Amino acid sequence: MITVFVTGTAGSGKSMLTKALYDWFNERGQDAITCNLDPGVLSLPYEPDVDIRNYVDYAQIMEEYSLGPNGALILASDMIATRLAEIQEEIDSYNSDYVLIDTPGQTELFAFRESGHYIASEMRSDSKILLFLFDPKLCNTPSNFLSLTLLYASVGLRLKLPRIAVLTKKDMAREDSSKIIGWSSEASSFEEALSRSDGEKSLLYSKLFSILRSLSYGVSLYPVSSVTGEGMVALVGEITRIASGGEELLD
Ligand SMILES: Nc1nc2c(ncn2[C@@H]2O[C@H](COP(=O)(O)OP(=O)(O)O)[C@@H](O)[C@H]2O)c(=O)[nH]1
Ligand SMILES: [Mg+2]
Repeated sequence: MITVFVTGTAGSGKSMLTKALYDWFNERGQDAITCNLDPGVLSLPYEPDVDIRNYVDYAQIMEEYSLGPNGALILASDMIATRLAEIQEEIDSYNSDYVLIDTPGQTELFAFRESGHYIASEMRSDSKILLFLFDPKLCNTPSNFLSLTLLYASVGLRLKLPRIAVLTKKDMAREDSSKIIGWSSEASSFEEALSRSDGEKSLLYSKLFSILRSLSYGVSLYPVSSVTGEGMVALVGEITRIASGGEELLD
């Protein structure tokens, strides 16, 4: 069993990619299931096989604890950890090759709280892989790309799983996608764009970027479209390569 945690900023395409991966595997005769870990989500582009909303009632938490939407989301996300044994049992009952885990809209609820770390480290699986999604709209300038890469590095440091950086929505951001892929794969292209746009900050940014690269963050970015299926072959290839032991955990 290979478990894939799909993380990224709100709106980066986690739920859509979860669905796209699910369809991709099932269309090719491989078993995959989806698991929604977002207690507050109202609608999803797929029908989750395992759904945290059956375990944790977000609306009831708001009422019972007199909390606003954010406080209730935090408490609900923490409560997920207390139900892990049951969730695990439900996941295991499918005996599936791939378990695709869609994480809460606000990435910090999963990545930066102890409960998320607990779930990522304690969930049983032969292999666990972290996907972090880069939304092209949030990283189409050199400094924004750097700040999202820093977030990716923080999430990687918190969750301590082998990881893949994914650039989403290729179909709707073709020019931005190729520019961003250029920055991620060639340091000189990033430095050049930086020197054109960020004036006196460029030395700091360039140093930060080179540190991140040396720690293997932001080097290979997999561009995909969950709508057209572009890039899925390469992404799934990387997932299976890592799962078969092709990648050591680098931190
Ligand atoms: N065109 C296009 N839109 C996408 C793609 N992935 C996500 N979206 C859209 O981006 C928005 C946010 O996607 P969603 O999967 O809900 O993001 P999440 O908050 O990270 O789960 C939705 O309107 C999606 O339809 C993609 O590959 N192509
Ligand atoms: Mg979502």
